[in-house]
Amino acid sequence: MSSKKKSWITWSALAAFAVVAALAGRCAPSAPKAGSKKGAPAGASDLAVAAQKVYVPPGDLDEYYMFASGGHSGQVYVYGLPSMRHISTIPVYTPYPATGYGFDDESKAMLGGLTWGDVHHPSLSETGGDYDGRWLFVNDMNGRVARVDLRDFKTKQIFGPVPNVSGNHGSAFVTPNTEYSVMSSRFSIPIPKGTAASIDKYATDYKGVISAVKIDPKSGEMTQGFQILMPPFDYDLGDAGKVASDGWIFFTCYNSERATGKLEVTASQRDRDYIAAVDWKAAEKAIAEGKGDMIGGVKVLDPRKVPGIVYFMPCGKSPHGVDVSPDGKYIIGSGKLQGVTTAFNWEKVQTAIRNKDFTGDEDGIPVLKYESIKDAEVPVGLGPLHTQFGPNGECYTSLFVDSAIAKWKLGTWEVIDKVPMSYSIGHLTAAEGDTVSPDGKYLVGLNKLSHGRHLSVGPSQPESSQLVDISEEKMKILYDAFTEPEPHYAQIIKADKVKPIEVYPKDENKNPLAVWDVKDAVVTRKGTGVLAKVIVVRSTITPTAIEVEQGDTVKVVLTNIEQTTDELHGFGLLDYNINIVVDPGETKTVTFKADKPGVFPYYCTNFCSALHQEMQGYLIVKPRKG
Ligand code: RUQ
Ligand code: CUA
Repeated sequence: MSSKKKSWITWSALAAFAVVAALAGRCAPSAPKAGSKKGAPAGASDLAVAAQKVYVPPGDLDEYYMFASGGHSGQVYVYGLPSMRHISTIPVYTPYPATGYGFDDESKAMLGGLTWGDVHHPSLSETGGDYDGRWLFVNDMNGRVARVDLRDFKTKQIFGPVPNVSGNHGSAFVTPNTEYSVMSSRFSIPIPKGTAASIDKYATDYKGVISAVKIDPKSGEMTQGFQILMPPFDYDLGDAGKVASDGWIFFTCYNSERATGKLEVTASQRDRDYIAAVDWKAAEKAIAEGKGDMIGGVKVLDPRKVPGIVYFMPCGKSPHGVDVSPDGKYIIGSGKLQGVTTAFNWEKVQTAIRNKDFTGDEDGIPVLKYESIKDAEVPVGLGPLHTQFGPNGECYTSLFVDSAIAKWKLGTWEVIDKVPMSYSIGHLTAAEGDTVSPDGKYLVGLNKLSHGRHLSVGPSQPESSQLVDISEEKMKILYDAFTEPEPHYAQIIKADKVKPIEVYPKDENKNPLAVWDVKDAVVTRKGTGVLAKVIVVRSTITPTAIEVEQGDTVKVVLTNIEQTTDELHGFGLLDYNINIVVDPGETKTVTFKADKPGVFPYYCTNFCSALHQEMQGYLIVKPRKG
């Protein structure tokens, strides 16, 4: 190769690099680099420092749990931080053979015939605005909210589909004492659901709905709360007020144009859309006073008839996230194509409400004056989506267009630092970041793309998460982790707040069909119904043969009588599409029609002992007698 050609290649490569660097962010990359750095231990490179910060030696435990949405996988992924190790997958809206979820009668009933859901926003239960480690709520676009019990990391309830709510994206944000988990319509429709109206009636006949799901403070059980009728905008995200703004909840919405068709054009006409400020305590009171109308089986409040429950705060057009500062005094939101994010001052919002400082209304909902309620427009960079908080007024805003995180300060509004993300960050989450007292320390960027930062796995590339050290003035990327599609939001909780059990205590098992002595593991028949009470314990499935007649309805009740940690057993029934997994002390039921004649082996699917392979039996389906 001639030296002339070589230098041309070098120059073009440099130029390409410059373009990429310019696209990636306006600041110098602060990913770890080999080589010495001020402040690092003598002789240690940035890489070594980063490696040490994330290294959790074998046998040691992580400091935090991170619960990440699994998007349209319908699951929740559990990570340890700072190692970023994927520890566990909690199936919520999708069957998961690994844990037998969606195969037994109980979880199948919970899924209710829907075998996928699009999970977006995990929301840890709170007491006094602090994560209490009891439950995790997660939404699904099908108008549902699920509760995962953090005592056993299992989905215990799926509430919904809730009437009138369509495309439940702005969810499952909980209020500071887990009084409510909220929902909102991303796709306004005519209500009640099931009503049809042509699309040219969109502006008048289609409705948005904000729905509050009531949570029992003792059991976590969800029931229908109230709903509020909203103009046909697209409600996107929410956050509950806290401390100063406790009793309120905020939702962003785009398409205040009430447009249809190509929204990327039609819904970008106006300069501003809104953040809806909802006084949920006032709404609760109005419902108690009988002010709701029954629509689709739910009590719905109409702000035209019940003034004072909702106000619109104007915001840059097409906003995405809205985030309330730890003290509840600031509400952060912005247009997602802007170069600034707006800090709204809660005190000013309240004053404007008191003084009726309105510029108009939308279907009876007063619109506050932007200039009266904003404190600052912070020049964070292009494409601000979401903001998380540190312990001392630090804010971290994700920038989709810039593909970076900006760090800035509440009060001074000064942008302090920027770190590029690889690539195209969506959400971000800080340690204890949604509480009244964030920890600082760690931040995770949840990126939409990962191209090329991992071994190639073909066209379907994993999503990426990047761990960022926020313990110092400058942010530093420590680690890249990858996952299946698709993380939207995640929350990070101190590990010692979560107290999971190791086995289900025998005396808590109240299932009337559970048996604990192998002599009780029997098969009985009533007409064409067969009941098999089965015990699984190392290393036998008792009974070892179950005889039925073709066409029988067979109900198998499996009890794992182990009280030893990690001694799970499975019940895989070949050709019948059944795989049940039972944890120590747990009972699960599966009911099926024995419609295929023949002999079908069943076996333990979880490796449990040296004689695991012997843990097997046969279902014998004989022709019907007579
Ligand atoms: S979204 S990238 Cu579904 Cu929460 Cu913001
Ligand atoms: Cu029980 Cu393998």
